[in-house]
Amino acid sequence: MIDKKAIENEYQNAKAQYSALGVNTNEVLSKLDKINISLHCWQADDVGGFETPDAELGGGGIQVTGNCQGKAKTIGQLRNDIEKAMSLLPGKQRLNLHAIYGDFEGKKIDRDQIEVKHFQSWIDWAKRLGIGMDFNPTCFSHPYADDNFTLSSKDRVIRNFWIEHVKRTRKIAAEMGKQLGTPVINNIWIPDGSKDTPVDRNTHRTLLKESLDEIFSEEYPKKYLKDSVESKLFGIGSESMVVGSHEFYMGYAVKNNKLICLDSGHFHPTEQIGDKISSLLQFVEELLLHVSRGVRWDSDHVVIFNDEIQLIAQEIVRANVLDRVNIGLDYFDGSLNRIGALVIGARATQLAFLFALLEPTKMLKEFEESGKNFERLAFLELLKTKPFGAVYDYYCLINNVPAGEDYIKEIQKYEVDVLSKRTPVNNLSKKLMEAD
Ligand code: RNT
Ligand code: ZN
Repeated sequence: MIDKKAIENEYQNAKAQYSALGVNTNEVLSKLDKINISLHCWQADDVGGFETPDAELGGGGIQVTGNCQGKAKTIGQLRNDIEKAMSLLPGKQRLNLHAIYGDFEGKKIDRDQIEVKHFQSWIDWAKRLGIGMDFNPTCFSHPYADDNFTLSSKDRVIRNFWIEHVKRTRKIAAEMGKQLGTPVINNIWIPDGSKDTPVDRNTHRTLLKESLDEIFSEEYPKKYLKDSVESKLFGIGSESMVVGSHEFYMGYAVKNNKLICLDSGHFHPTEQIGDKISSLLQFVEELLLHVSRGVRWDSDHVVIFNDEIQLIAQEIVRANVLDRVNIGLDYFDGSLNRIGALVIGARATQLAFLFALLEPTKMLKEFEESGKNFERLAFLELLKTKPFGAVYDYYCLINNVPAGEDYIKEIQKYEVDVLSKRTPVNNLSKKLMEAD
């Protein structure tokens, strides 16, 4: 156990160091406390959901690898896992739910049939925890998504099916927001695209625009529901063309006043979404971020405290737009303790915001405006070795959550006590079961 007194002493030392730069750490912590990260439920079960007992992510250009024990297979397990993760995070979070995670009670409810009642137990759960929620239509892992076109499909039956699904998610999300007293962001991401060079990109994009227009034709109060659209550069099986490209959704969102969702794994590897924030906010009211970590061709690794997340947080803090940028996580890795992965990513994101809030931005701006480029760079470098970790530990301490490495032990204990006792279902044992 890390000693409480030691954390307090380290904090006093850090406080003095930041104060010498004109930064008040107490004020910083109260700002940090207002940042509610939306935790993505799908890291806990590899984007499986509860439509069938052993539902698995299928297609859509996204993939989970890894067979770590203890994947959540029931709503009860998933809720326990998320609550465990939240108990290891200082501050308040939100829960980001996909439509396939409804409380279907073992019944086969197709996507064009979902209703508020299938999500009422989630709303009640969120009420009990005093947290907000976010929502997403699930336009993948379904036979109607098998040919990789949903809202932009040339097949009217398929298109209408997905239009109905997304309309229903908006209705459900609006009701969630109403009951919870905080707006729910309903984020639309579709897998539509093609593996090889298509001849007709245009019709798919026209169809997608038409589908979205129809979906959004129903208005809901902004205090309940906020609509957001998420672009992508490419996915597995949509390498040559993605219908919902960045340009497509940027145009759509600006014209129709929707939120733009920027997923940090959905751009060219050297492109940083941090740079896009102050551009897009000139033209839309709010953004949603899917904080992720791209590695080569894959966009969904566990978020770590790297340059990319630092730039995202710095840009938001420096532009003073914390109230216009909604922060959610989006990755899925089944190769390590899934709840541990959720906590690592959430903590890394909080740390990045803390780091950004601890910056003496005013002073750096003055250097910049007076051409003191050496001083600007020198201080930016110095800040990297200031004791921001001690401030984070103290933030954990005052929130009664484990500080420093203590959370690792908690995850290890949870693995032994809970996760290891769940029946393992992996691809191999499933195949063997099917063969029986
Ligand atoms: C996929 C998108 C999308 C999904 C989730 C599960 O590339 O990032 O946000 O990850 O909806
Ligand atoms: Zn995403």
